Amino acid sequence: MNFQETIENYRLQVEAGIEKWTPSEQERPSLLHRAMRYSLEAGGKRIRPVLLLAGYNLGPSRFDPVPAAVAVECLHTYSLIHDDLPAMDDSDLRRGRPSCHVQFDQATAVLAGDALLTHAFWLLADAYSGQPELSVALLRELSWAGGSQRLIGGQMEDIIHEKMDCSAEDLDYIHLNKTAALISAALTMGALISELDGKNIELARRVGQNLGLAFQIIDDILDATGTTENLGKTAGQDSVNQKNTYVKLHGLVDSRKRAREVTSEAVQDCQQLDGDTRFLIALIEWLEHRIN
Ligand code: GRG
Repeated sequence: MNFQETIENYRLQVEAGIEKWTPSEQERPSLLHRAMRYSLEAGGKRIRPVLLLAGYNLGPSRFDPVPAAVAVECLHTYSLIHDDLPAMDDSDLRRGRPSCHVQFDQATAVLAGDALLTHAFWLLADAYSGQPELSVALLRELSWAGGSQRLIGGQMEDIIHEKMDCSAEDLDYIHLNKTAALISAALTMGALISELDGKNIELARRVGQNLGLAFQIIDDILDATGTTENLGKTAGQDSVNQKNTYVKLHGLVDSRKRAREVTSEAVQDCQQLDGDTRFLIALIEWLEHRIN
């Protein structure tokens, strides 16, 4: 297994899937589709769809995982577009480009986010309509992860805690829901499509949870230590926005220690999964040392 070749191959599958499975700007309303694709095609690491493909490749694999990978990236991109709006983080730069509301306008950005979210569910319903049980399982997984008790709930508590004390427990709630829920859902969806058994699906979910928590801790560290050029978004925004982060609550040294602990828990669980886990383990370890 060559890590760089494998991740590149997965990313190419995702890019081709985005091209195939999202409306083109030739479709009316052109402005809306242009804005959706502007944010989707701006790149990004594609971690969530890559994780879905990695989870899928653990098992015997009968079905096409690419539409589900695109659905996860659509939902993720919607959350970034809305997160950047002036009413939320008010960020002008995303994925190395002007944010959606800066490039277009706020109304178009709100609608592009809404449309990407809705499109994610349409894709899971449509592309897997020949396998209704799988389709429903994927819809259940993604809608739960994106809902008020997971991603949106985490974002809500993040905003609420900007103005009040935040305990370590509150911060873990925020990180586990705002970030880890979708990362975990992506890996779990891959395992569902490859028809792994219940034990493996629950293990995949746990791997994703710990990986997602590590991912957000590293994100907090990078915001405090990285450069705008490397990050493709404005560095130091968390402290400007008085965000509660691991670095603010625990300091850099303990944050790095915690990221190491949860990364190694994820790797240990991964070793219990059936199938060839070499790429997944390499990906988890690579994410701990990323620079963007
Ligand atoms: C419902 C109005 C409304 C808004 C929702 C839920 C939400 C807004 C925002 C939360 C999403 C968010 C910004 C979570 C933080 C997770 C995170 C680290 C995002 C960046 O992910 P990367 O680094 O980004 O994978 P790329 O660009 O590489 O895909």
